[in-house]
Amino acid sequence: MADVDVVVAGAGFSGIYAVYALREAGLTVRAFEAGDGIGGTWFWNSYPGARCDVESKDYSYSFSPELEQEWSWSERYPAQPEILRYLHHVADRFGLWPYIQLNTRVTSASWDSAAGEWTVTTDAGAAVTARYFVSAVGALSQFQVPALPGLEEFEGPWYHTSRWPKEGVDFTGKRVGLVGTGSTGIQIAPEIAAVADQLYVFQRTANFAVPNRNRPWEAAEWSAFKSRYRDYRAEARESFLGVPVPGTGRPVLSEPLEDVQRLFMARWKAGGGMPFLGAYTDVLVSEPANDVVAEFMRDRIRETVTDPAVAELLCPRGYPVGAKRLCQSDDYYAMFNRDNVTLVDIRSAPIESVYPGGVKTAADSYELDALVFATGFDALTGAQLAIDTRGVNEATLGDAWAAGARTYLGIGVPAFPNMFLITGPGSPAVFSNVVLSIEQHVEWVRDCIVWLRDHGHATIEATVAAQDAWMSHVTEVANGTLFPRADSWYVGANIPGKPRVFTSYLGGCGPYRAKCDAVAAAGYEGFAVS
Ligand code: NA7
Repeated sequence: MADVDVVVAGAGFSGIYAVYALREAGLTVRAFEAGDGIGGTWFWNSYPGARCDVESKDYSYSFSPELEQEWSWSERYPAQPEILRYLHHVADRFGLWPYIQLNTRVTSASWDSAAGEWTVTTDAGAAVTARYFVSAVGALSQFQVPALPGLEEFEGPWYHTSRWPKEGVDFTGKRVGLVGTGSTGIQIAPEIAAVADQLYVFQRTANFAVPNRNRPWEAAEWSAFKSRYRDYRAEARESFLGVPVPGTGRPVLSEPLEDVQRLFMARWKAGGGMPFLGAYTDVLVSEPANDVVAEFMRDRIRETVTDPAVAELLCPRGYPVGAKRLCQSDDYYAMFNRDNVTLVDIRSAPIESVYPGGVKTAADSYELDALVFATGFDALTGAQLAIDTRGVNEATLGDAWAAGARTYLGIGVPAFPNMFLITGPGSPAVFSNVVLSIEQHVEWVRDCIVWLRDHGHATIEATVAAQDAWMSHVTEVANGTLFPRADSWYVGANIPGKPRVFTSYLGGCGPYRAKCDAVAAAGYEGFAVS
């Protein structure tokens, strides 16, 4: 007899909701969380300027109408501390703390076919057996620091944004180097520039960023919104991105250029990435259409940044806009007009080494007091593979995914019975309002476990045929878009040696939800049940 029905790895948005939903279904649950607090991404990424790029009204749980009504977000785009407060409120309100063990990293999970249960081991030394293993470890949690020669000899402190010291860092009067200009680098750079003596931004690839136009919600606006929250959520669930985005429904290339530019300007002024990319139907599938958007954005950079050479260096080229995650910032480009900010092009002159007093590139040396790495994550698979996961006959997940992640629906993997991934590769999660995607997966998994219990089944396992068909579909849809054409974390290109495969589902959240529901309604079609 297993110790518990379900072990959950992780207590971010996914793990917290999994604990709640599975317990509500009458199951015994134990969650292990590596951090010394709950929150996952929003626990670890406490760097200055950390903010969600999905609006707060969307980036919140929808499962409880009461929770929805009692919580009020202060800003259009929620900052990290407020999201963490929200998650604490959820854990308090629903009494989830007793089921979450902090400071405990899951190190291995092993399936015992004879007993029909998982043995989950942690770095706290505990081994717990469970009928089901739910992996809620997150798509962007395994951070990466570049292997720069000499880094260990650097005399100043260095930080990765995803392991920011909880007591904060004071850069006042310091010469700071920032490596990485993705969503994170673009958020933290203006915060450092505001206090540092000098900020050197080491840019390998320029990124597109649209304004947030972040602002406080007004009380009247928020209460009007709350009065139709349920309807709004219903619409969000059926939408492509998990956020209803008003689009024209027409291709860019069918419109006169002046009309297109007028619409883009209106959306630029309104702020937000999704409305921008979702304005026309062909932006993410047609290069000529994408070029129109890219040039519009480059023009905005040129009119913001006063030094033309710096502006040109900040203008992204060589990949389609949106194919690397579109960044959002109200002050990144304008920051380069400050006297204490220098943009360093490490595409043409890469960083060669770190020395005790700074960083040496192929062209120059930079004296630094501190270094900040906003260099991203081993996304989608990194955190999962950090757990030594073994299925039938000791098959390892590492071997199963050696040529790239493969799953059925982003939820199940053949040879790993009774294991469920929350927002795993093969799902649309990283192309969506991830909180809604998390809820959909958790509810699907809960319903599946309840169905197995009610039907007296012991195990469920994705079939190879269903996985192959699903991944073919995922690839076919992706190949019809521009997404595979950039060196991004979406394809694993940011991690040296990682197989280059696009494994996210781009068919849209609404259609994906319908597919998952149909699979369940057909008695879990594509899964072998025993
Ligand atoms: P990202 O988007 O992966 O960005 C990482 C940045 O770091 C990007 O500019 C990279 O340049 C740069 N990078 C990575 N490795 C190196 C090395 N070795 N040398 C120089 N520069 C490097 O991570 P973020 O944390 O910004 O955002 C992750 C997601 O979190 C984001 O998409 C949102 O969904 C939230 P590159 O482009 O690879 O040339």
